[in-house]
This record gives sequence, structure tokens and C-alpha cells, in this order.
Amino acid sequence: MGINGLLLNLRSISERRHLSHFTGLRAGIDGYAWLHRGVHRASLCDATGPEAIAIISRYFETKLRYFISLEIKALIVFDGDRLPLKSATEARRAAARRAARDAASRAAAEGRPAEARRLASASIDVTPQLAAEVRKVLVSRLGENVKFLVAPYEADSQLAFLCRFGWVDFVVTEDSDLLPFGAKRVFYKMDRDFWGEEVKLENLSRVEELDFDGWSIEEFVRFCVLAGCDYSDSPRGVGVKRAHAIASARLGSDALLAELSGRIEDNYTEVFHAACLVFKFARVFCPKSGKLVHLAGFDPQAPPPPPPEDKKPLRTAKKPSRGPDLLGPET
Ligand code: D5M
Ligand code: MN
Repeated sequence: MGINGLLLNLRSISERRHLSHFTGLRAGIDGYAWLHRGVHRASLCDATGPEAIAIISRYFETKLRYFISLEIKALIVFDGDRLPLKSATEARRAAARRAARDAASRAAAEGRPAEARRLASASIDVTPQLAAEVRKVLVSRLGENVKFLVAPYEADSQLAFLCRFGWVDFVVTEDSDLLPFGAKRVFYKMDRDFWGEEVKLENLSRVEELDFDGWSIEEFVRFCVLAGCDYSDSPRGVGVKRAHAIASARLGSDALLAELSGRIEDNYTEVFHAACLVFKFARVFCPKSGKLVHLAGFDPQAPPPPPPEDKKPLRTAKKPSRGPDLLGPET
């Protein structure tokens, strides 16, 4: 779920905010973050039946009605196809869910029902089917007040794209990946009373815990990848501080990897480059052209998108058709 230890080291630029601080703005919301939270909050043991769908939809609706009351336009973005580079992370998550399910059975058999419930809800796989059901309910309950988009691949890169190029003003998520993807303004850890932490990418140079003054986004991405992310583990013995020290040398990728020789596995060079590439060039859906574009290839000088009222509704990108590659297939 993002970059190891990143948010902990950005406390000095995390500003405590109430959602009302964002009144009148446009929010891009990480749909899976709320799906996971909805499942855990309700301690659901199953997320497939009509009752579970009703509970999770209500969880979304309560929040969204408050967004609407503040005149915040909400666009919920769900994940689409899986990225090949994330398969190890997905496999780890699936193993953790299986372990939670086994532990839940043991806790139930040993007479610890509360623990069994908690573990059972941790074992739930949040699926695209659940996202689609929740979306259906929300459309019927909230109509045009809330918009939806299924990203071609990860919601993270899609949300960062929308935020970088002006379709949304801020992103609501729990995922620190949004920052190396370049999202300008992120609202983290929003609680049930709508308080959370705002992090602005432009404040990176003012971080006190680690010195990012004068860093380019590429250097920041290298640091994030070295610290360990969903696409690649950090090299052995490299934590956030060490990753920062290495990236601080401000070397290019090759020299930086040469510095690490002896400490890294044979395939780390390849994995490191691949992870940096995804952060820079992820495939995202452009609402203006209706096509897949690369995050970095998009032209920010192009005329700004029309105001939200005039915009065609955002829609799901066409299904990719060609074989897989690093960034996922192109349409
Ligand atoms: O995670 C996508 C979103 O879903 C992100 O906001 C975190 C959240 N998420 C993912 N897995 C979990 C679990 N197991 N518990 C709680 N929340 C979760 P991404 O890392 O982009 O795949
Ligand atoms: Mn992520």
C-alpha cells in the first residue's frame, strides 16, 4: 500500500484539515480505499451478499452526502486491470488474506468471536464485482451528484493524472503512491468526522524529517523506489533513511545502482528501472481525448479542460486488447 515509511516522514508538511477546508473544490476519491474501510468498519465476514453491498454502499453514501453538502464534486476512481509489475504484491496480499481466514477459523473454534470477526473481515478480497454493485447503488441514490471512473490500471496513477492536469483539485486516499505519481494535493486519513491530513507536493522542499530541497520529481521517485514500493521491495538493509541517503547523492539511476552493488539481488537493476518507469509513464485514461495516454507524455500546455458542467461524463476506458507488457497493454 504505497511507499514504505513515506507518510511518517512527511509529518512536518502534513496539515490537519477538516473536509470543509476543500469546500467548492473537486475531489478525486480512491474507491478501493473506501471499499476496504467500509468492509473493516462494518466487520463484515462476507462482501458478496445484498446485505453487505447495502452496508458498504451506505458507508459511501453517508460520506458522499457530506461532500455534496459542502459543494465538493466527487469523482470516485476504481482500479481496473492489474499491472504485471504488481503481481508479487498481489500474491503477498492474497497469502495474508488466506492466513487471516485460517486464523479466523481458529479464533472462532477457540471461542474468541470478536477476534474471529476482525480476522474474517481482514480476509475479504475486495473485488471489481463489489465495486460495480456499490457503484450501481450509489448511482440510484445520488444520481448525477457523484461521478465514477474505472481506471485502465491502477486508480493511483489515474487520480494523480486527474490532479496533475486539472480535472480534480485534490485526491482523497490512504495511499502514499499518489505522491511519486505526482498528485499535487492529497487528503489522507480522513476519519468519520471528516478530519484528515493534507499533503501538498509543492511543500516537499520544506520537509523537516528528510531533506528534499531542490529535488526533481525523478529523484524523489528514485528515493521512493529504493525505500520499497508495491512494484519492488527495497534492497536488503535499505530503509527510508538509507534510501534517502543514497538518493541524496543525486546520482543518475545507473550510478546510484552502482553504489548499491554487492547489496542487491541480480535482478534488482531491472526491477528498479521498471518501478521508476511505472511511476513516470503509467497508462491512464484521458477524459479529454477518451484515450489511454502516458502520465508523463501528457501535454500540460494543451488547452485546459472545459468546466465540469460542460464536460461529457467521464467513462470507463476501452478494454485493452493486446498482450501484456510492463505498463499493461495499450488499447
Ligand atoms: O491499494 C488500493 C487502495 O486500497 C489503497 O487506498 C489502499 C487500499 N487497500 C488495499 N489493500 C488493503 C487492505 N488489505 N486493507 C486496507 N486497505 C487496503 P493499492 O496499494 O493501490 O493496490
Ligand atoms: Mn498504490
